[in-house]
Amino acid sequence: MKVLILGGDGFCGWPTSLHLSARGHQVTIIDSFARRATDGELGAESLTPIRPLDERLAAWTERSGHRIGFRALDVARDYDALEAAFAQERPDAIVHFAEQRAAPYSMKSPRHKRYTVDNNINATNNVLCAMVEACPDAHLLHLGTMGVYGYGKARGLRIPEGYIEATLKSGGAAADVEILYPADPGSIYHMTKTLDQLLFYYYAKNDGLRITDLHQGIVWGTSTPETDLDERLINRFDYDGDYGTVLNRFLMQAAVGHPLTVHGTGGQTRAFIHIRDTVRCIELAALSPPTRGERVRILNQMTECHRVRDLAEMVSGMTGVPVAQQENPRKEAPDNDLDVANAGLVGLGLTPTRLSDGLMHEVIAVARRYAHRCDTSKIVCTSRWVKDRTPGRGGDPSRAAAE
Ligand code: USQ
Repeated sequence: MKVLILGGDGFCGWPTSLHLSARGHQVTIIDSFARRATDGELGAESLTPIRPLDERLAAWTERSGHRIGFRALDVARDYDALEAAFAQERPDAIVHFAEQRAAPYSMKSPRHKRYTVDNNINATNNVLCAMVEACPDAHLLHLGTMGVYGYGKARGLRIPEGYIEATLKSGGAAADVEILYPADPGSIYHMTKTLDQLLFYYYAKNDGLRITDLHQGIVWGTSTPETDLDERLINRFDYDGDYGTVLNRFLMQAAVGHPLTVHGTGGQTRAFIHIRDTVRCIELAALSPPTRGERVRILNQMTECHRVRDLAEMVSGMTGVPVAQQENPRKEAPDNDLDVANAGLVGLGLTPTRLSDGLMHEVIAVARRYAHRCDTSKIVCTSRWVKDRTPGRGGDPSRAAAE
C-alpha cells in the first residue's frame, strides 16, 4: 500500500510510520512539527531525546533499507499544498494523526481552546475536502478517541463500536434506527473528535469517501520493535502535566521517585492500549478498507479497561513509590464503570497485548535511562477545567505566560 501519515513525527505517528514501512508499505510522512513547537511553548520536552526528523529518516533507511518520504506542511493551514500532495502521491490510505491531542492542553486558556478547535476541525475538513478533489478512492483512517462516548456505563450498556440501536419518538410515531452513539465529550480536545465524527458522516454520505474512525483508548508504553532498533529512532515520551498520559506518567514518576499523582479518588475507569497494538491496529484496519458508499466504519482501538487507582497501586507495589492523591484539576465523574466492545479489530486479527509487570518495567527502565532529562516542576497538572473565580486566581497558573 502507498500510505500517507499525517502527523507522522508524533507519538503515535512515528512508530506507525516505521511499522508500516517495515511491513513493506510505501510510506510518506506529512508533518508541520507543531508538536515539537509545543514542547518549546510549554518548556517541557520529551523525556526521551527525539532526533530531528531528517536524522530519524536517515537512521531508518540505514537500519532497515527502507525509505520513508517526507513533506513539510500544515494540514490545518496549507490547503493547496495538501491537495497537491494528495494529487501527486495518489495514496491508497491516509492516516490522520494531525490534531492537537492533549485534553489538559486544550483547557489551559481561551487561546488553547480556540487553537485546538481551529486546528483540529480545519485539519479534518481540509483532509476530507482534498480527498474529494484529489484522491476520492483513498481510504482515510482517523485517530479518534474513546472519549467521544464519555466514560459512563450509566445506562448499564456496553459501549458499542460507534453506533447504537435507538427508538426515536416524535409526534406520536416511533422509529427504530441505528445512530451514532450520543457524544459526551469531557474536554475541548475530546469535543473536537466528536465534531470530526459529523464531518466524516457527511463526506461519506455525500461524496462516498471510505473512512475508518479508530476510537482509541489511552496509549501506554513508548517503544515498538522498530523504535528499539537504534537510539536515533526512539519515540517521544511525554511525562508533563499537559501531554503525559496517566499510566506512562505513573511509571515515569516511579522511576524518578515522585509520588504518583492520582487525581481525586482515582475511581476513574478508562480504556487502554499499548503502543505496539496501536501500530498493528492501524495496519489491520488499513488492509481491510470499507467499500465505497458504506457508512463510516468505527472501531474501538483499545484492549482493556483499568481504574486509575488500581494502576497507581500496582505501580506503587512494584516500586515502593507512594501514591499522592491530588485535588482533581478536571471536571469528570469521580468514579465510573466501563465496558467496551472491541470485536472489530480483534476480528481483523489483533491479539491484544495485556498489561503486565514485564511491560511496565520496560517503560520504567526507559524512564530511568533518561531521568536526568526530567524537569520535576513540569510533572503536576496545572491546567484546570473550571475557572477559579477567586480574585487573582484564574484557571491554569501558567496561563499568563501561555498567553
Ligand atoms: N489522571 C490522573 N493522574 C494523572 C494524569 C491523569 O489521575 O497524573 C487521570 C485523569 O484525571 C483522567 C485519566 O487519568 O481521569 C486519564 O487521563 P489521561 O491524561 O491519561 O488521558 P486523557 O486526558 O483522557 O487523554 C488521553 C490522550 C488522548 C486520547 C485519550 C483516550 O491524551 O489523546 O484521546 O487519552 S480516552 O481517555 O480513552 O478518551
